[in-house]
Amino acid sequence: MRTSATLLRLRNLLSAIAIVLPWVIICPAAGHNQCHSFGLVGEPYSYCVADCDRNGSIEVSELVYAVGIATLGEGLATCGAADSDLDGQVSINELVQGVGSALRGCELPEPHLNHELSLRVTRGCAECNNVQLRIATLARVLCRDYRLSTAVRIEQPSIVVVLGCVIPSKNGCVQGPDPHTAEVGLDLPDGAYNLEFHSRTAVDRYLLRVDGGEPSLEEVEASFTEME
Ligand SMILES: [Ca+2]
Ligand SMILES: [Ca+2]
Repeated sequence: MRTSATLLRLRNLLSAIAIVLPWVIICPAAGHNQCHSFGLVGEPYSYCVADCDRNGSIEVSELVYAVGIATLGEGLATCGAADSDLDGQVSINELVQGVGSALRGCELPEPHLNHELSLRVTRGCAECNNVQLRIATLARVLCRDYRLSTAVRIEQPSIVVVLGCVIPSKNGCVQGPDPHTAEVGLDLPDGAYNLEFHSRTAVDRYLLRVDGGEPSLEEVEASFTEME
């Protein structure tokens, strides 16, 4: 029984690869995820791209969903992990990254960021994620619209947020001063979660409570983060 289930999963995965493979041929490989020395400005994490429920593995249905977003241009609100470069679209390169993650598995990356951050959790939209987590640098920058790259893994009751590089906006100069920000949508059943933020030098811990109303954070151990 287990063998047949594995074969079925392999067959489905191959079908998804067949959808994406023509794009793989013409698409360059994803860049390395190294931050430059100054300001940690670099490339976004390509961690577990298309892992819609952020559980650290990619199901065929998640790949198919990502292909649907790329094709139809909608549905990103329920699968933010499909947009690794945070430009609001799912590109062919990101689909290739998703297939690569499905084949190779997902290892959490090393944290790069080492900034002081503020945290805010709010209720998400009714049709998609019920928890919206906003991470922002305390420092503000003139004439910038930068984003923070994150890698998120949910292994109930723990949620790990690894902090990556600062990603320059493709929109050019916008009004400032602005903090660098990351918006993470989470679809969580009611309960209490151990929420960890991993920076280059420390790990901060919070208790996140979700009960159908407004989610809440309680500090457990924090050195570089604070609640808004
Ligand atoms: Ca998944
Ligand atoms: Ca994208």
